[in-house]
Amino acid sequence: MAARRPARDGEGRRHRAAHRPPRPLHRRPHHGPLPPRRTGRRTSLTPKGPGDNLLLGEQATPSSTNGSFSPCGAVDGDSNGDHWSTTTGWNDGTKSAFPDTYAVALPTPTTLARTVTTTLDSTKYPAPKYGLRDFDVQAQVSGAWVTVASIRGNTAGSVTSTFPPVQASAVQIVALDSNDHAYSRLVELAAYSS
Ligand SMILES: [Ca+2]
Repeated sequence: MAARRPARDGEGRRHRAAHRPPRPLHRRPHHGPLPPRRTGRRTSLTPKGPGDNLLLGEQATPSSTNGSFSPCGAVDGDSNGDHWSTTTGWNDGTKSAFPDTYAVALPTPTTLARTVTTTLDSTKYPAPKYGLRDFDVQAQVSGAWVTVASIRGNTAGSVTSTFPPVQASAVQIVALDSNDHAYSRLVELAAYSS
């Protein structure tokens, strides 16, 4: 997610250098307010507070990824199925072979009590045809994966799972089947402390 930052900084430096005016022969005193200092600094991730999606922008590790899809598309904060593309969602790379997994690591063990799994669901690609059908939600607790929710026969675009709080170091979706029996597709995976 932070990959754009170095490119922007580099571009900015090159741009300023190319347009630097020639040095004046006699330095004149500066009058008036100084222009705002441009640092080019951007913070892509802010610390998460109560109620925030704990998975936003965190490290995602899928079992496989199809073509040019980005593994971090399902933790980019965009859960709108109409925006489905290689950058906003995750699509596995093993056609008609299940299970597929999509794991997201948390920076530190954190209390988890709810996940929201958003599978592909849009006018063009409705969930009853293209969405995840059977899947488990697992939390990594003391190094072991624990199933906290099991969903079967799903045809909805978004599935909220609530469960007794666990101290988790990661969350993963174990996709067992989709409604087209071909690919696992996630538009967004979110997790919350309550
Ligand atoms: Ca997304």
